[in-house]
Amino acid sequence: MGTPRSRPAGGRHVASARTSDAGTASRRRRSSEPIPESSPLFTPHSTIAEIYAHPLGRDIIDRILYATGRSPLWLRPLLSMTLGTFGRLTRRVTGPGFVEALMSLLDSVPDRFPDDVVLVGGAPGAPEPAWWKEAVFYQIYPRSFQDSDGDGIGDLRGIVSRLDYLADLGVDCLWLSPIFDSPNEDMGYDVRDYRAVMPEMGTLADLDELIEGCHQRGMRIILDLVVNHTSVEHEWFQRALADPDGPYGDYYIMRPGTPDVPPNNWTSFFSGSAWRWFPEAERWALRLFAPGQIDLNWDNPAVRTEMADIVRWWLDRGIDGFRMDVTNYISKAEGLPDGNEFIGALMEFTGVEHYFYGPKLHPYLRELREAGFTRTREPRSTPRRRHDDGTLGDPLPPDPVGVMVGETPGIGIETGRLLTAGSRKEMDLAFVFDVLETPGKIRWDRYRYNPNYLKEYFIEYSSRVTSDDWIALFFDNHDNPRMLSKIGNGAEADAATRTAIGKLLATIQLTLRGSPFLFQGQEIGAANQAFTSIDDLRDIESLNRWEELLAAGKTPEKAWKELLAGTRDHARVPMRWDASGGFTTGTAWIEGREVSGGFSAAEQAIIPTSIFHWYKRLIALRRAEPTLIYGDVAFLHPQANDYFAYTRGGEWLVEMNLSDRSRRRPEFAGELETVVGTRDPATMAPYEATVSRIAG
Ligand code: ISL
Repeated sequence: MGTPRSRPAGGRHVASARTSDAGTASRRRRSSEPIPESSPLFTPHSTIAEIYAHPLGRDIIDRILYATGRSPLWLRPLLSMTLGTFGRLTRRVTGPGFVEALMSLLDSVPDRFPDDVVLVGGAPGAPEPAWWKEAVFYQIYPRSFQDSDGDGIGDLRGIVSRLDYLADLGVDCLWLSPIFDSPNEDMGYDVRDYRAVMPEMGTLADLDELIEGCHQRGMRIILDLVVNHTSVEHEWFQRALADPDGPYGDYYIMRPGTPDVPPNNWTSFFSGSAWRWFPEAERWALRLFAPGQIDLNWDNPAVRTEMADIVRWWLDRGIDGFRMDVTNYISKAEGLPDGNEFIGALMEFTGVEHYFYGPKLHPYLRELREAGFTRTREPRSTPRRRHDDGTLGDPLPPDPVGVMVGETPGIGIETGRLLTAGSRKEMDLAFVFDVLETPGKIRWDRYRYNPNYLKEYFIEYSSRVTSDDWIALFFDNHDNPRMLSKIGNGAEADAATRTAIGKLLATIQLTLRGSPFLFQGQEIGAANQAFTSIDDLRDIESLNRWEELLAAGKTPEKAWKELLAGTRDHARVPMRWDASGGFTTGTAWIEGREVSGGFSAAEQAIIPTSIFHWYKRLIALRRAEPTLIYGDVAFLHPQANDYFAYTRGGEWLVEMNLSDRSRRRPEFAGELETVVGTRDPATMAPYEATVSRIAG
């Protein structure tokens, strides 16, 4: 049950969105009416519309709609209903406590947009320039990028050897998935030492050379910081086990008890209970991910100081910032209460509502920005300035603050804005994951991703951000199958279709407003793998899920179908440098099972119409034309099925055919000069994309 709480001084105004009917309805009811001081936040008398007007409330409702595949229209008749009535009517489905859980969650989040940035609806205005808004990021999965010593594992020297390839592609900032010392239960996301490189990937000296190599070429480099948990083998945890009542015991979320009853009902993302019993310490330890990944206790100031020190140490060494792993999970609800079973079933994991947007998340991030990311010392090196003509100048002055990119599963648009709005001085960018599947689908479903959802998604997203916000644009990463294959759903076996979809995705990522994050291989049209059995897979999530599905009585055929649809290993196979591989001279730690001709880096480089050249061209164009970075976005024909078009700053027209068939091209009133792609005035080819300059 919600507790009464004071409003922030001055009350607040209700945010609303331009494109959503539900949002419009809530705006009509309450728009500019300030909410009186010290009125209770949420009670059973609150309406659904009031919940929807709260940033987190809106994200939660949108997430429920997304998870169940419902349109916001479905919400309309419910807006005036009170929570009490809603709770009574849905109790048979939701079970007890759902509405109460919702109220107490919202009560714990007093954050609002300050009145001056509350206007939601694509407010025009010039965004504050920043290098990371202009940059094209490129994610490297080091284990699978380039092996230099024949042990089958990608390494830092391998990356160094490919820096010219990356500079030639034109990317501005590399992001390396974990390279810190780790037992690799979860491929480096289980850190044993935050200040050492894992031996199979090289040494600190190699890393220094890589940093220098990036900076010399005018590129920046960020690393992956796993902030939510450490490996069970980290010295802190070893000390915690040896003396659970000592200072390190409080570094982690540990609870006394008996081996048969875990402290609560939370479940792990990698199967089973989220708690692990350590008999030697007679303690339970929270581990939201693998058994060897133990959650840190961010409520302990010593932990926060350690993290800030680590960040500073790397920034001094020349690192330009961090992508922070599951950053939004760092603050857990006080008392670690049981998760609501209905929410657990809906979200696939029980307990998430108690940490995906925890009570102290914002202050902890602000503190980390201040104490860790804000530079107080000169770094060893900085990137050289890149001139428009491609030549390189002197080293740039150090960035005052290293870039903070949050990996934020479960975060929606509004909470994402709260975490990254420029004026709030928390993170710079956050990944909102709802782009990855179409509504009602999860990663383990086999289905064709209808790209019309991309259009719907970006129109909605763009309508909700202001000039104070900036978004991360991504389709692929190391945790997901390839978007190209989700859309192709098998049709990408045809090389022309594969090329067209690859170019379509590149065009969206490189011409919409936001920072593009490319994942290795996108630029050469990497697709999903034809894995044949569980023996082909390496990822702990897949291996655990396989066991879990079989134990639950699924046939091996059905279990395999799921794994093949969703395994993270699709994206983790070696980069295809040439027709015969080129990743290693030894045996790769995981074999790629997708070897169709024409889609290795060497082959792509010699085909002028390849996906690679398309990326190169668009990256260069984006750099040369700041309007493609900062210009306003106006969507054309938003209702037209299969046609996705927008202008940037009134100077550029981007048009795409989202279907696998040719279609008529809607008329455009104006002279065009097409600079990327070929534009027939009447017809669009399947999945065709073009970028044209609007003359005059
Ligand atoms: O794959 C998922 C679990 O079903 C995702 O939800 C993923 O775990 C989530 O996005 C968090 O990912 C990050 O942290 C994990 C790590 O395994 C992922 O590789 C990493 O990107 C734990 O550190």
